[in-house]
Formats: sequence, C-alpha cells, structure tokens
Amino acid sequence: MQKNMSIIGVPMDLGQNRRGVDMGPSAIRYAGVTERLENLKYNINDLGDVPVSRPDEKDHVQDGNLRNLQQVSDSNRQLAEWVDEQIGKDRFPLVLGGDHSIAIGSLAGIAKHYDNLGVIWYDAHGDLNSGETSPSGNIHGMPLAVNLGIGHERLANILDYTPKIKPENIVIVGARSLDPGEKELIREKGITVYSMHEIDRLGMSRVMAETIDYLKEQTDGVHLSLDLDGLDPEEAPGVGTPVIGGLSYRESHLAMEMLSEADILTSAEFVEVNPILDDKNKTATMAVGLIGSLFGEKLK
Ligand code: HAR
Ligand code: MN
Ligand code: MN
Ligand code: MN
Repeated sequence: MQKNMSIIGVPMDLGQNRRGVDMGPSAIRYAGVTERLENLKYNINDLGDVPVSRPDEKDHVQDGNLRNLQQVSDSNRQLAEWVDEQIGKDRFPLVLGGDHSIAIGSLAGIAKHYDNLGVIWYDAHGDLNSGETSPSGNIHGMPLAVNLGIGHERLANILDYTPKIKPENIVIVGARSLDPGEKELIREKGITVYSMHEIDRLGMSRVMAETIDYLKEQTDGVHLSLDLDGLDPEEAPGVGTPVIGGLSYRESHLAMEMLSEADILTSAEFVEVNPILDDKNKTATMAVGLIGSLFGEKLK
C-alpha cells in the first residue's frame, strides 16, 4: 500500500434532503482518523474540505428530477481536480463525505489514471438511478450510474470524459434496497451484486475472497466506495437513509482486513456519516475503526 496519503473532506449534503451529512468529514476527523493512520506509519496530508455551497445560500433549483444539479456538479468538478492532482503526485486519496453524490467527483479524478478501474460499492443501495428512474430526485442515489455514463451530462462528463468505469469491473456488496430501474440496469449490464441474501448464504469471508480474486484478475486498480448505511442501522445509526437487515460491524471489519491483506486498493472513500442522526459519534467512530483495519491494523 502506498504510504503517502491525502485526506480530502467533502461536506456535501446537496445530493439528498436531510441536513447534517455535511458534518460527516468533521465527525470522522474528530473520531481520530489522522492519528489512527499516522500510528500505522502513513504520511498524512489533510487537504481540508472541497468547497460546497450551503443549501440555503444560493437558489438551489431543481433541474428536472435532479435536486441541486448545478451545485452538486460544481463541487464534484473541484473534487475531481483535487483527487486527480493527488494521484498525479503519487499519493493515495482518502475521501471523506458527505453524501454519496461525491463518488461522481472522486471517480472522475481517479478513473483517468486507470484503463480498467475496479470499484467495490459497499452499500445498502445500488445508487444506480438516473433522473428518469429516481423515486426521490436525490443525486446521492445516482453516482454509480453516472460513472457508467448514464445520467445528466453535467454529472457524467466531469473532467470531459465518460464513462468512468465499466460495468464488469463493479462489485456491489451489502445491497438490500434496489429500485425497479436499478434492478433492470443490473440485469442489463450484468453487474455483480452480493446482496444481503448472498452474504447470509455464503458468509462475508467467501464473498470478499471471490470479490478480491475477481478484481485482482480483471482490473489495474481498485476503488472502495463505502457507504456507512451498508452497515446495520442498529449498529451505525448516523446515516440519512437507514435500511434494516444490514451488515454487522464484525462482517465489515473482516471485509476491510481481507482487503488490507490482499493489498489491491488504490483509493477509498467513506460517505454518508450524519452526526446529527448519530449516537455520540458512534458511526464516525466505526468509520475510523474500519479505516484502521483497511490500512493494516492487526491484532497480532
Ligand atoms: N434508491 C433511493 C433513491 O434513489 C435511495 C438512495 C439512498 N441513497 C443513499 N445512497 N444513501 O446509497 O432515492
Ligand atoms: Mn450510497
Ligand atoms: Mn480509465
Ligand atoms: Mn446507501
């Protein structure tokens, strides 16, 4: 694993309609992410936060079914530039959200550097909607589709290229809430999904072993996009769109340890921590625990 790492915060709450997720980067920093990584001998440069406008600051108009399109697009373009620059300097980008719409910018900045980027989408949701299929108009339910080149041009064409990733290089882990249009896209594109059903049947150990073997073979870099709502809301309550029946902290911990051991990751992001809805910063603390395991903490 690359030991030079840059932390980028994205206080984005415009991809959905609950306040509070903009404080996610602060909550994760407060839970000690930098110290945790420095103890593992990483050289950390925390670049601070990408500018994001406040929902009550400018006219945030809805464009068709896309809430706050212009502002979400503007911040993601900046995020893409920041991430691109860090990879250019040979530094591992660790992006802290913010709602999941920020995966549009992070992948735009990352995928430029790879011919065959793999993506692990650890999430209760597929985030495969477009303006046409979204039941909510919330862009945080669309980033994976946008990265496949499906969606509004102002989102899909950030940094002037599209698509960012190929459907066969995606593995979704933890899905349990998929809209009809998302299911159709998964079928049409043949996207690999380990839903809660497969995780219950096979166990996380086998699911991650298969995921790692597959991506190792198929890709030249792997991005982890971890939405904290992939975890069960009883354990990780500080998220805006909780779905019962999720992954445990232990399962998630194991997944991170297996990724660490496989040493395949080239970038990562942790999103959707909402401290207003949390219980004493528990969810941000879990995010930091998972980051610790992902980057090499061991019990012995
Ligand atoms: N699928 C629903 C929608 O598109 C809910 C999306 C919830 N999104 C996230 N991201 N938290 O995973 O509105
Ligand atoms: Mn998500
Ligand atoms: Mn590429
Ligand atoms: Mn989600």
